[in-house]
Amino acid sequence: METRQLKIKAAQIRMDLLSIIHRAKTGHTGGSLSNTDILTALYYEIMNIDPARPKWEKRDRFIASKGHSVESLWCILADKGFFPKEELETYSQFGTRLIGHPNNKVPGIEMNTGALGHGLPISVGMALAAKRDALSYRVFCLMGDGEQAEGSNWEAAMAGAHYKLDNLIGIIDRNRLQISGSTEEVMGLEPLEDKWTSFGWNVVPVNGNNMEELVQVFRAAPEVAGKPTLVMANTTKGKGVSFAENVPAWHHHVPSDEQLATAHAELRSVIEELQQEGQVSQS
Ligand SMILES: Cc1ncc(C[n+]2csc(CCOP(=O)(O)OP(=O)(O)O)c2C)c(N)n1
Ligand SMILES: [Mg+2]
Repeated sequence: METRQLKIKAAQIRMDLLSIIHRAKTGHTGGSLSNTDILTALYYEIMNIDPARPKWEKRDRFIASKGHSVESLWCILADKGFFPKEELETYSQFGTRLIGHPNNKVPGIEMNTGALGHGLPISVGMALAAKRDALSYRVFCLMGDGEQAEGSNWEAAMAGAHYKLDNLIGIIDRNRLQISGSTEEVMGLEPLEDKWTSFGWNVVPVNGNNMEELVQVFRAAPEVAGKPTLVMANTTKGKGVSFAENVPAWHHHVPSDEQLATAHAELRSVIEELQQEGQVSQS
């Protein structure tokens, strides 16, 4: 998909995720908006996957370690055809499989996540299994920056480097906010890139809301043979919705009717602009 189309897709996913959160009156709005571009790049351009064969042995694996931000993932899996789009209407309703965190009863979900700090350890195991089975799949693990406070990540970081897992790509959604405020106030992380480098990873900083940069970096990984990659994706929490950007309360704030309409209007104008750009470049 060309980059302009990926950007349109990301704006549509943002509209959809706001709709399902609004309908269910629950969700993790800020973190889902923050990681939408990362997931769009992975699912529409980078990962080798087949929605008709979710257990295909050679598929690339995606682990949503920051499992609370599941709404963007549900909308993408539905759009890709892992399950019917109408099922999104059941999100967070009693009896649904589309619960508020990734649930491996849903095709396309590799593991249950939500208790922070478990995605990377499991991803290390999956990447090691690929090496031992001589399979060429890659494992992408998306973590939060607040999630870096979990010690298990650092054990997994050591193991990933020890086993030379260059098929493992860790991504940190570095939006500088966690549930109750700034990461640096709650549990200081800096110098975060140096920490990952010292653990033996090849660290690549990117603007995590820039589609061109994301696609280029994911395509190139691993740049260094024998080293796992850590993509430090510098993002904005609440990205794409002017009044939600960088506001800690939007971690799990639910849009009102009026806020939903405003947010949809903002995103619709982004889509229209990108569509016009396409028409100009074709003429
Ligand atoms: C082990 C564990 N402790 C606490 C929580 C509650 N919790 C849910 S989201 C969150 C903040 C996560 O912040 P961050 O990783 O920065 O995510 P993002 O900013 O991308 O939403 C916390 C503490 C949890 N899910 N798991
Ligand atoms: Mg964060």
